[in-house]
Amino acid sequence: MRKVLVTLGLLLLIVACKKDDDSVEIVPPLFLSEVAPEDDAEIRAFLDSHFYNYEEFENPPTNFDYRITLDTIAGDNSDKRPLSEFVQSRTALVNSFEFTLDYEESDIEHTYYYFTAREGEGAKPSTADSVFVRYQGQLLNGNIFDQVADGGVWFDLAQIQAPLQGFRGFAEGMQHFNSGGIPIVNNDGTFSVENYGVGMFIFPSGLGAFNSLSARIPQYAPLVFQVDLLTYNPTDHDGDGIPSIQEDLNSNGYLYDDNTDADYENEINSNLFADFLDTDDDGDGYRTRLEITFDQEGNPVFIDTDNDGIFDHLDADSWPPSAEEDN
Ligand SMILES: [Ca+2]
Ligand SMILES: [Ca+2]
Ligand SMILES: [Ca+2]
Ligand SMILES: [Ca+2]
Repeated sequence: MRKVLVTLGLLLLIVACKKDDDSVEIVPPLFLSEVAPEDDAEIRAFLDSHFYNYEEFENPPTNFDYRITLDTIAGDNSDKRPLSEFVQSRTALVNSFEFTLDYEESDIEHTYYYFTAREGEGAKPSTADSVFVRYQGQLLNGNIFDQVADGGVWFDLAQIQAPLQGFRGFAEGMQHFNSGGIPIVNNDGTFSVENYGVGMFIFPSGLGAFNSLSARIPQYAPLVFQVDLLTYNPTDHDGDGIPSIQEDLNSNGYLYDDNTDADYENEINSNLFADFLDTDDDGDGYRTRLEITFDQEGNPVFIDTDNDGIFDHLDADSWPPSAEEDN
């Protein structure tokens, strides 16, 4: 998928259709609010007409590989229970700034679906963590566009949900699965994980690549991912001592809409740094790390020196004496 991500970033984001006379017609991007319900209808039809090998997961045959296989409900399989009986759904709000679009739309509801085929024995990652996974990505028509079937690969879920990166739904989906047991390092340096989580999620194109052009993913394509979640690491991207997920101030799992000092950054014509990428969240010149303390386990403890209900590291006119000394 890394390769796909890069490709998406580099390709032209304008759709050009070749007409008979060889002139090129520019097709404007569709509206998020228009595509979301269409995608949802397609996804629901898929969930009603397909099943997975739930019987194998319920009564694992000898040497079962715990891989999900999908098939259509037809013929010999007419009596199978559809995916729609297994999935749960969640809604995420999507904004046009997440894509290269020439119009503005905000908080457009997008529904995604997920189910757990095997419960992992470990904890669940957040949408800000780094996960070690095997996965397969496919379109609703069954075409596989990317996979890592053996070993595993690390993904930074915060990076994957970045605007223009095209796979926010991957981070949304992963947070619902449990990881496996404590990794055991083998003699050859690889490691193995027992009892990892296995699941699947399906999301609309607004949580995927939307109108971006890529060789393997058509525009406006809902995506299906099956994943083995082996293990994960909590991540502090800016090294300010606050785990990135704790810098998701509005607790929506999306990290790019929390920017405490956006006004200040705009004023000084700086790039915009969301809090989880900003070492001075409130832009007051005192680094966040100096405006917080830590408990014995190393967890951040927030301070409110002027008692106005806003913690010092998010309060541009307040900082503890210790920060002043260090600045
Ligand atoms: Ca957020
Ligand atoms: Ca900032
Ligand atoms: Ca920060
Ligand atoms: Ca500060």
